[in-house]
Amino acid sequence: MLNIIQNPARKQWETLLQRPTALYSDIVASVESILEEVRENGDKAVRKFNQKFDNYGGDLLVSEAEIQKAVKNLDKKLRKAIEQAYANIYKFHAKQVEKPKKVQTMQGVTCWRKSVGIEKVGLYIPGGTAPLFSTVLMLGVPAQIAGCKEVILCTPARNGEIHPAVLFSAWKVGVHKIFKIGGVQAIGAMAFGTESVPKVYKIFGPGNQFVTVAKQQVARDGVAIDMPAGPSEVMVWADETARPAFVAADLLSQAEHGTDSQVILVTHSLKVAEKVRQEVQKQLLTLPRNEIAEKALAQSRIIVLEKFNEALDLVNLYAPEHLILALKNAEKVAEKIINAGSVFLGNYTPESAGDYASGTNHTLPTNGFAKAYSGVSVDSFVRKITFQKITQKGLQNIGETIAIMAENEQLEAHKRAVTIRLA
Ligand code: HSO
Ligand code: ZN
Repeated sequence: MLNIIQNPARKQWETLLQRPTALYSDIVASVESILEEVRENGDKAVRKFNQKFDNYGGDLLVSEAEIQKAVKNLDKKLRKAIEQAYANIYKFHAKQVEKPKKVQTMQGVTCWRKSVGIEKVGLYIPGGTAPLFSTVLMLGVPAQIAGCKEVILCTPARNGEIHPAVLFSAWKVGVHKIFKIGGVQAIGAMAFGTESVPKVYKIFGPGNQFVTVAKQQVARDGVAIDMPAGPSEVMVWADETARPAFVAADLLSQAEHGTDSQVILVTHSLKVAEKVRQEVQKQLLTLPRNEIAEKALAQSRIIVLEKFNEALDLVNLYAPEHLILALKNAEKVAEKIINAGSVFLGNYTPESAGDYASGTNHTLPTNGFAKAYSGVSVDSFVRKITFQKITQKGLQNIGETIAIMAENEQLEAHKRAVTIRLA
């Protein structure tokens, strides 16, 4: 159960905030051997591993008829919900598109930068205990907005079945091809290409430890990946204006993701800490996934820090994937947050809103990577190409600067490329 730690000294913080570490080293060899087989034998190897892990040895490409059937038969309420989420996510992400701005740095010297969608991208959607069709939206919408020419999606099909909401969402975001391929073989197929699966330039999406290691391996071969992945986490910072039942619900919503999830409550008040802990206990009893949540709670904690600035430092040190500010002056405090994936302000902003439907992306940096990485956005699906045009007059203006710099780097040919034009 959730431990309460009171006023820990700064030198204890790092240890207190340690994430549950997965041991990847023992699975590297088996991941590598699957990847090698897929690289060598393409579809044949993919089918073999599909059969082995998902009990499915059939066609890899999902047919148009199968997609249309899912679109037609999807529960009406769920369809409406997905459409609402899609609209909000689209609206938020569409504003991330940057138009090229021409900048004249000197007279006759014009530079600009243009975003160009990555031509071929691959999305991986895990099967497992929860069918993450929301992730199809979170990856597919920015890909669609970025104008990626070929967007493919791989997802495991246990016994040949894919959840209809995954198919519907993929159709909605305009995925070009959907494949019934799971796990390491999916990552390999998208990284190397097979007879049926096109090779892509960048792979996105969450997955278990095997998928995570597979993505790291193919990244070494030059395929880009979205970000280093780790178990999901939430930190809630609460004061006495927070509602203990709400805070507990938020902590549990993250804890139910996986046994390796981590949830942390920070508060200045021992009373708040105790109330939240009680609520967590109570709500846990009626949760269908309470076994998973309970394991996650075992590596989670409540930290009481009386001084505001200490709490702030601790939050920024942890760099949570999700941060909920259940604080009276949440907006003011939010301005002081420098390390976090996504921040949720006030008592009526559950993390679930961002997980599904408010508009922000839920693919976020975990494991402290929020110190240096951003979550997925339209930017993740584009490259930014720079352009410049210099007129003859412009080169006269800037030529001397270039020539002197080149001379001092002892790169004579660089200097001549300018002087030959000015002569
Ligand atoms: N909290 C997860 C995203 C998710 N939640 C998907 C529900 N479905 C990681 O940010
Ligand atoms: Zn979630």
